[in-house]
Amino acid sequence: MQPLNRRTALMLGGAGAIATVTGVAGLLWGPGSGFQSFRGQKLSEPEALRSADGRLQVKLSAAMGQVLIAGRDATALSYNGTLPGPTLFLRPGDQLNVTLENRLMDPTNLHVHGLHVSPQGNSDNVLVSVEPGTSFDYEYFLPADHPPGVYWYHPHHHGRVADQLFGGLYGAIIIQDPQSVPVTRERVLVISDISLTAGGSIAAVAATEKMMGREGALVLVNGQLKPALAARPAERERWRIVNAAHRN
Ligand SMILES: [Cu+2]
Repeated sequence: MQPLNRRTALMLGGAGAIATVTGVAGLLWGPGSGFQSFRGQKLSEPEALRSADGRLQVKLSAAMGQVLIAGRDATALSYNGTLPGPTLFLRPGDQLNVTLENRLMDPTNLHVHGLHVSPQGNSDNVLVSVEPGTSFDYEYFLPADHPPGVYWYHPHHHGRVADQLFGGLYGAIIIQDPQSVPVTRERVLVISDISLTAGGSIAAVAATEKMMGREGALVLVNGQLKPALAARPAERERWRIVNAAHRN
């Protein structure tokens, strides 16, 4: 095994410079609040859950709690305690079963963004409301000719989408190619933004931001700030990029 050539290490930037923000909640986590030391850490990827024999059964537990963001313990929303939630790897023709457990204080639900599946019943039905303390069993049937590609999941409960999405509830869905592209490795990169108070909780949102669209002070890749990744010369990578930085 050759050693990694550090000069080929790539720095992954966010969607631009991270602004220092003086928000409604006072001091926010930003470049000046002790974050420098957490930049450039080795890229981590969300847990991978893969279908087998045409089926994937997962449990997603939505909760407010301690979660690692930008290398520090923060208090935010997450699926299964990580930000982003696990990546679901599927193939065309698969059956996906998701038990969504709601451990939040508010109703929620689940939307599988972009998947070509039924919008009714216990499939991708955004009218489903999963009340706090209850769970719901979703069932999705992917057609045999489902387009391969990058999709994602997040809550779609009317009136609560922005708060729950911005708070940390999202994850990637990859529909794999029947004939895959030859690469050295694939990576899943989920880009998102979030604003946290100095104490590490989700910052309050001003009414204007709610109307005009909010933009987080921290731009994250897989929950990290400018993570570093390295590749050897002549290696070929395929990056699966989800933009979960909704402006809503
Ligand atoms: Cu969506």
